[in-house]
Amino acid sequence: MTTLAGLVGAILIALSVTASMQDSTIVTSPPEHFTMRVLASGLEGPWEVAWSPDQQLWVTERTGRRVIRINPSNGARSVLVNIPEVNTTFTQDGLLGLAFHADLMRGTGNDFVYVAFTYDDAPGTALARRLAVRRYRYDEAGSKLVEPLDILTGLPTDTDHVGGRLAFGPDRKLYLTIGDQGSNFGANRCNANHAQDLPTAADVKAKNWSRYQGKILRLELDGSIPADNPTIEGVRSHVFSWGHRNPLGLAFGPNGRLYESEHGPSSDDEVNLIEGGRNYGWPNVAGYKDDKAYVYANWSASQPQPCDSLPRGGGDTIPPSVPTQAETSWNNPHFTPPLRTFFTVETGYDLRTIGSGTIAPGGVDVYTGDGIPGWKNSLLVLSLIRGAVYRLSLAPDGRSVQGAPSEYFKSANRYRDIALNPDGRTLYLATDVTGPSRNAAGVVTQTLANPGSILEFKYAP
Ligand SMILES: [Ca+2]
Ligand SMILES: [Ca+2]
Ligand SMILES: [Ca+2]
Repeated sequence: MTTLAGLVGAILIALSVTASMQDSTIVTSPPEHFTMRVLASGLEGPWEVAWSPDQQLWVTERTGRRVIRINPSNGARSVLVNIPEVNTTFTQDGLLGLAFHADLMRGTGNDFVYVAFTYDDAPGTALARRLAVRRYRYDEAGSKLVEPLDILTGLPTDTDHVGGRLAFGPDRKLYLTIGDQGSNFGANRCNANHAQDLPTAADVKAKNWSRYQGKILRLELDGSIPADNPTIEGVRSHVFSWGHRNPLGLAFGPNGRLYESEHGPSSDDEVNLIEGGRNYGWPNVAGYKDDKAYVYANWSASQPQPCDSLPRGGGDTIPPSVPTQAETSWNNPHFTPPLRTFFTVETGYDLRTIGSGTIAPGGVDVYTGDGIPGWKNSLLVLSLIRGAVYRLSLAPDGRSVQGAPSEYFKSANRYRDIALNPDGRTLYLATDVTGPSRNAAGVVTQTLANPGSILEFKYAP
């Protein structure tokens, strides 16, 4: 039963959440108009949506464990491949990223498609979570993905911050994001965070990929280590960049520039320009190196009280036994700050009552078309928890963003991934089946408007 006091309280919370939820520099009512239609619904966890060379939408279903094709005109769908060995146990693992070979359906014999997925590497009832990258050949006549070939297996994964986004580079290499496994956070807070740890030469020789947590990898198309990958602290491995938390967006833009989005802790979601041999700071730095509202507290190093003896549910309170380090007292010559955060809050900001300073970014893409005035060379950053897409204008050299982000497509949905129609006027957004978003009033809700869907947004001048 709702009491008057409860109602007033709820309204006050709603007002404070609404008032606080926006980074004040975000443009919330941009002038462009779009029409929306539901192209497909009832999908089992659509995770990657991609525009294919034959003018269709290809979608990975995370929990459905299959790749499907959707006709963008009428929504008709067909299954390209089922992948029963995909292991899916919680809200982040399963069939994840998908990337097309640049020559797909171009008659060169390279009709290859790559997927990333989690699997169980232990026999019987034991569970050994691992991440893999697999190649399929596309049989265009039969409209099926055939001849599976695992090109890299045994990659680390766990019960949080899986990552799993794939991109095919203009350099004809594969790029893969791997999260930090949620180490030092939540239920995994007593696990040491390895986002700053790099593989040794012995690790590489033994094909021990356990230090690939919190990294972006660069792979040859057969899964081997490219000869021109960066040598980092004396070792060349698959590691292209490191110090990442939960990177879920990865896309190439003009001039081969690579953009990425990743989740911050309770502030400082990031959009990064990814370059080889760069260190993106996590867990020593969240967002910019500014000592604002974040300090690296290494729970696994707690002493004399071991981490697992510490009381749970302490919120942001850091017990004295847990060592801490200020951002500005950490120095790494390869540190690279983000292009932009969503968003940075001041120390003392009350995350509990005012609301988290995050958008929880999903996929990203780079709009290079001419169909929507003012949009050319924009980064589109999806939000899981705010039901919005944020557009950031790239500077001409693509090395920075300029002006204020604009917010589009507000709805009570969790936008997981995006595909762009080459007509330059139409976007497709994949939505989660479950999880929190925000309703039209800005209040957190679990009731999603279009769960498990592909939504089409068409520019309507
Ligand atoms: Ca996509
Ligand atoms: Ca960072
Ligand atoms: Ca910071």
